[in-house]
Amino acid sequence: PATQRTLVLVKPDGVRRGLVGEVLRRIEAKGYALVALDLRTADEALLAEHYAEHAGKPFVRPLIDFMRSGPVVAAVIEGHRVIEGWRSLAGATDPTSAAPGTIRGDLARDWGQKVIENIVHGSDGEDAAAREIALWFPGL
Ligand code: YYY
Ligand code: MG
Repeated sequence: PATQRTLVLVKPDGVRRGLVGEVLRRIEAKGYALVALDLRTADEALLAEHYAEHAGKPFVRPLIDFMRSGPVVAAVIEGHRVIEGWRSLAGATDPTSAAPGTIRGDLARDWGQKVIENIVHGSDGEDAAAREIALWFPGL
């Protein structure tokens, strides 16, 4: 298969907690290549597009508010099967059940809030990866 690219976000909780280096360390240790990297605070329009698949779900408002609450680190990484591989490194959405050894399993927990804070984002398939990379890094 062709080399893939996927979008990585270190969410505001990860940046606030000083976990940017830890996340990038795991990506580099795994062997994926960084092709773009940027610290920014996302706005409402970008996040509404980014989470368009979740429009109308009860958690989308708190999710967007959380994602706007501070800077995120956005990155594009590359490698064979990197979409699946990065989701595997990230772990399951719910940090309580995410496997130990994963970013979410090792470094996140449930705080009983309206939105799950789970440190990282990864595109969930080829179509999403292409859409999200174009959204966060137009022209890449
Ligand atoms: O792709 P992934 O991030 O693992 O989960 P999604 O189902 O795409 O949801 C996006 C984001 O929304 C998730 O990382 C946490 C949050 N969320 C939530 O707060 N409550 C839910 N019931 C589902 C998702
Ligand atoms: Mg998702």
